[in-house]
Amino acid sequence: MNIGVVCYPTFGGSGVVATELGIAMADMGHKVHFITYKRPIRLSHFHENLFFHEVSSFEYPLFEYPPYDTVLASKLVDVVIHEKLDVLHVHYAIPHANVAYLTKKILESKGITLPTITTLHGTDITLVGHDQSFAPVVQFCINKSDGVTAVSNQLKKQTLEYFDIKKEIKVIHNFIDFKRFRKVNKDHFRKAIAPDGERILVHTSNFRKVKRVDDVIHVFKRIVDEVPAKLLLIGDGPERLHLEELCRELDTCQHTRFLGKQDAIEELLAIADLFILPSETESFGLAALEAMACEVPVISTNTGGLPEVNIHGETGFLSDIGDVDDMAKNALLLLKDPELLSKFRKNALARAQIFDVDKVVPEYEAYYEEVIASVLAAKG
Ligand code: GMT
Repeated sequence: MNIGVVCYPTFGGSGVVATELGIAMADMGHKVHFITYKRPIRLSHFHENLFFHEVSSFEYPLFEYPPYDTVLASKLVDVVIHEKLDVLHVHYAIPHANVAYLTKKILESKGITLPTITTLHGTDITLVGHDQSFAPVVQFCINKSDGVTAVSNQLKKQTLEYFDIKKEIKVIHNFIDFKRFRKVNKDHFRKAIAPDGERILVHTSNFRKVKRVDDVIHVFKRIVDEVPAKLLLIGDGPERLHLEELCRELDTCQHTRFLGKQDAIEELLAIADLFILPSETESFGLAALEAMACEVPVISTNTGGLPEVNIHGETGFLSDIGDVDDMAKNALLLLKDPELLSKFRKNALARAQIFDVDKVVPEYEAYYEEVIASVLAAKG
């Protein structure tokens, strides 16, 4: 197949999933074309089946907000025609589902059929998508996509609650590549970060309010008051300054390291004892899955799709949003009992294996084929 992929190329989870999926499809022999404004972060190596088409912005004094949707659609029309794409897969509905629909209609006027698939990732439905500023367009364009997938059962349920959706939504969970995410020996890192054998807790995110990174620090404060521990905060974003202040206020700075954005997250997960993810909303929680693949149990909230990934009392623990006392209690239970921690580590790995890239990606491949066949059959 010749596959077109549209995504946000930055550090967000949807861009990561889109890129990893594209790479896996290319490994399976398909030709995959990424069409976006920047080379996706994880698309760093040459691959004979991978192509990147940059969408450049068009500056003009009249445009206070450069019309990205329009330049993206124009680029897509060009790529679909010249690269003879069989299917266009867009990740994150806003604005990609509407751009896909516009592209499809332009091509239809030229006698070209373009099957389109939209993958819903989370905030395109929850925090942002169902806000009135976007909702009518999101609903219309989901209904106009030839195929729609969601990354968890809970996200599918929320989509059906918030919108009037006529289309069948297929759930295809996020996935993990064990060639990259696995526990490796990084004892020299561990010694550098925790020289006196302290426990290591890790959180990774884009430090937006929805991630509730404050809660990570509050949980850590309760932990470090009872057991020697270090906290690694990986990532960056709008909350960073405020979080640094909170560390000073709670007097946890000497045990906390802000590591900024990191590419080799797996090397840091390799030395972690626990992963903390106290999000307000999380459609799946790819970061939790990455930790589990590296044998790190997860202390998380019970929001969104997290219970589909992290199993309470088995691979980690789930708490209500904001219940930092409960999260700290659960973390301490594991940190104070090496045998239990080791059992949870094994369980976390076993659970992560359900989401192995080699099991999940063929589901996307089969779905592409199904959608293409049904669009072509409808055309007659
Ligand atoms: O909102 C974000 O944190 C980024 C967002 C994205 O689309 O880039 O992440 C969402 O998609 C990920 C991949 O499918 C999921 O693993 C995340 O849970 C989800 N984030 C939220 O729902 C908050």
